[in-house]
Amino acid sequence: MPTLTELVAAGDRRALASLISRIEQDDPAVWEILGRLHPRTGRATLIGITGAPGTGKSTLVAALAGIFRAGTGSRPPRTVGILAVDPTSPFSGGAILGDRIRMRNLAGDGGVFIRSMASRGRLGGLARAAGAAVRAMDAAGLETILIETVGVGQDEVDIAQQADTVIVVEAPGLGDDIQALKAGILEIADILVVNKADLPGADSTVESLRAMLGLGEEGGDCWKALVLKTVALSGQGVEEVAQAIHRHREFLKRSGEKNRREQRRAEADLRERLRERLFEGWEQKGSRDLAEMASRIAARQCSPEEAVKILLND
Ligand SMILES: Nc1nc2c(ncn2[C@@H]2O[C@H](COP(=O)(O)OP(=O)(O)OP(=O)(O)O)[C@@H](O)[C@H]2O)c(=O)[nH]1
Ligand SMILES: [Mg+2]
Repeated sequence: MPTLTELVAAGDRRALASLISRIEQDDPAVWEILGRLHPRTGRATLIGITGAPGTGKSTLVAALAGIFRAGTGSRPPRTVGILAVDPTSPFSGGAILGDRIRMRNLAGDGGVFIRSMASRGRLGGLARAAGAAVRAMDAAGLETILIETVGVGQDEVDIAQQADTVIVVEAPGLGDDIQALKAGILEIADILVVNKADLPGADSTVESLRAMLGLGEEGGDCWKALVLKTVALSGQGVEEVAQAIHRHREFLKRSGEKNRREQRRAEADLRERLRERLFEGWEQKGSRDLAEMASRIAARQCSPEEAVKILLND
């Protein structure tokens, strides 16, 4: 009988769903499986979609997925994975149901895999769980992966930064702009979408975003965040977003930024894993050494830098 690893690698959707469930349940065995799948990852285009609640992210994701599935003259049809991450929801209930309705046009298409993920009240770890789910989807051969995060906060920034292309969705109205600014989310945007352009105020939102970002043109090794207008409900402007994603992907490859981003991601991930492992070690040894060293640092008897050296050489 084939193993779960083999089934996922072969693109088996039920195996993929079960692996993601085990990631959500914090099953430690998944890391072994993901480790074995690692050589198969790195092939998918990862697109992060984030922004304030209710701006139309899921509607946009569904519209984009339809466009990617169909392909165009210059872009071949692609299989699509959708991961909706909701750090604010204690259960994977309501939001998912809503998304399912929004994405029902995609249901029944074997080339689309949709999955939701909620924090279930666990402390932290959601960004990593989302990253692991994306790795699993990548290994399963899904070619374009859309990662939707709801809300505005550090979790969203962390999750979005795991993507190659980050889209921040805004809706007309100043409130959303300020929220996004607060979370530092505009800074990570490669493409800004002002959705609900059928509502009043869309143009002034576009203007204020462009003013905030400053004018500039893309080219060579430099990418200037684009501001685009959509009506995701009707599909208006969504093809332009798909084209912008395509151009950004070309830019990433051309400029070497793709490798740099991947390197950065791998490094941040490695750091976190190492940090965790070291602390596991400390916990087993007891925190006595740590507390003692901390009091010495506070008393200026040694520096934090020296303390780390001493503790690690111990
Ligand atoms: N007028 C208008 N409404 C839209 C548009 N796009 C989406 N909506 C509506 O806005 C509401 C929220 O849409 P969603 O796609 O669920 O938004 P979301 O950002 O995914 O929401 P959360 O995941 O809950 O943060 C729904 O009622 C949509 O039908 C649009 O272009 N124009
Ligand atoms: Mg949504």
